[in-house]
Amino acid sequence: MNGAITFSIIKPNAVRTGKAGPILAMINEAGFEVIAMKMVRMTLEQAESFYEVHKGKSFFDSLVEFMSSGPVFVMILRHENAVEEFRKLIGATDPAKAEPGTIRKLFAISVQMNAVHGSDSDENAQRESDFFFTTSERY
Ligand code: IDP
Ligand code: MG
Repeated sequence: MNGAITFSIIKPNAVRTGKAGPILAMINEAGFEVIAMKMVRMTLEQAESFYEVHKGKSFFDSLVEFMSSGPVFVMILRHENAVEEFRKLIGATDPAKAEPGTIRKLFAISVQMNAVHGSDSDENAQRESDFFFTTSERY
C-alpha cells in the first residue's frame, strides 16, 4: 500500500525570494495537509547528512553549501499516495524538463536551485521526517 505522508523542503532560493507563500498555496490547493512545519537553517553538516545518498556525486558539495545558505521551510505533508502525488506536483528535478504548471517549472532558477524537495519513496519520507521532527511536533 502506498503511504500517506511525504516530506518536503522549500529551498533557500525560494524562501529568499518570497516564494514560500505561493508555493504553500499550491500545496494546499493540491489537497495536501500540512501535519508538521518549521523554518530552519541547516548547518553544512546537517545538509551533508540529509543528502548523504548523493555523497560522491559531482554536485554534492555545491548542493550542501546551497541548502545551508539560508533558512528553509521543512514540512510533513499528508495525502493519499503522498510521495507520488507530491512528485507530480513539483515536477522533474531539472526545471527545463518539468511539466507546465508544476512548482519547479514555476519557481526553480536552475537544476540545483529547484525551489522544493520531495521524498522519492515511502522509506525516505519516514527517514526525512524523522530527521527534522519529533513525534510531538506532528499534528
Ligand atoms: P530530486 O530532488 O528531484 O529528488 P535528486 O536527484 O535526488 O533530485 O537530487 C537532489 C537535489 O540535488 C536536486 O533537487 C537538486 O537540487 C540537486 N541536483 C540534482 N542533480 C543535479 C545536477 O546535475 N546539478 C546540480 N544540482 C543537482
Ligand atoms: Mg531525491
